[in-house]
Amino acid sequence: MEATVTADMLEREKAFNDRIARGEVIEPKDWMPERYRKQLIRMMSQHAHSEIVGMLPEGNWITRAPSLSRKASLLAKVQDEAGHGLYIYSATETLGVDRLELTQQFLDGNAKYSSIFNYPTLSWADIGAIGWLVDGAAIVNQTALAKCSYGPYSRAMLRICKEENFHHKQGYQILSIMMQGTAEQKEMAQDAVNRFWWPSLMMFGPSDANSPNSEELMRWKVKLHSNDDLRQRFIDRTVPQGEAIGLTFPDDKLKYSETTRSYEWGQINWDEFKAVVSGNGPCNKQRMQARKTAEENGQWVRAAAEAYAAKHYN
Ligand code: FAQ
Repeated sequence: MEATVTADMLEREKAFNDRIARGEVIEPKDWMPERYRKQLIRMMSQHAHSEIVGMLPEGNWITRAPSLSRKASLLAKVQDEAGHGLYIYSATETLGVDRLELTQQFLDGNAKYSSIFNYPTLSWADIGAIGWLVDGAAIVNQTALAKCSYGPYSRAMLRICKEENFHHKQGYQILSIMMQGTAEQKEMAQDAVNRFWWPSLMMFGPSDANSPNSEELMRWKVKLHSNDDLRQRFIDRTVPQGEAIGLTFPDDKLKYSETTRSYEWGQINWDEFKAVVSGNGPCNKQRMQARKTAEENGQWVRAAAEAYAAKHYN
């Protein structure tokens, strides 16, 4: 009996791998290996948590944006990030996991979120740097994910990338206007880039040699490119954009190579990356506390919604 089950499972797994090899898209009701499901839940829920925590650094500037139109566009951007979190939680739920359970894992400190959102936003220029660099990095990563093997995730990425493109342009425009301003404004823009450049490169994850999940995720075409390849792609498209508006990058090894038609660059501080990912970055505690407080403050709303639903829909 056991042998039959194993043979059957091997057969299914082979059929699944063949589908992946043919470039077919896997849908929620299709058979999938448990490990594929688990990996997707891990990665997609971390992505959703990142979008939600990602509202905090920018939310910090809504009341201090320099004009009404800047305030309105920042507010819309932050709302977009909330929407992205919700799409991705919904897409994750198609894998048979409940959103409340995922939120609880996050609040208990058992699920990660992107390291980038543990850095503070100290000036208005940081809002420009986040749009240009952080959304720019997210677009490079997510454009690849829009072609991933899991249907609900790839479709969520398509829509999200369209919105991230607006954010990217908005951020770049903020910095380019500051770079045409006073010496003080230029200095502010440069300082923001100096602080956000390396953390943006860390968003792509550890180097390929130290990325335990990559092999499996690439085999299943969840990831179509390695962490290092996407990081390089981001550098190659971002450096000329920065130079075009007079910005420099805090990396004295950064240099264009005519041979590779690509930029050579320095070393990421992996000790810093590890510290931030393990909860010891500049704002980790503050971010977790903000999410816990929001959860507690929203408790009565959820209870009221449940009571209303029980009264009217049961
Ligand atoms: N921060 O084996 P790998 C955004 C963890 S959304 C924290 O290489 P994998 C929009 C990783 O989880 C930004 N942890 O992992 C926005 C794993 O830990 P685990 C979020 C990180 O999955 C813009 C361990 O290290 N985007 O920006 C990080 O193959 C502006 C080993 O790493 C996504 O989540 C990190 N940077 O590759 C919002 C995209 N890197 O779980 C507001 C989807 C790695 O084994 C404002 N995710 N780790 O304990 C991915 O593409 C992948 O999951 C990677 C990591 C590339 C992030």
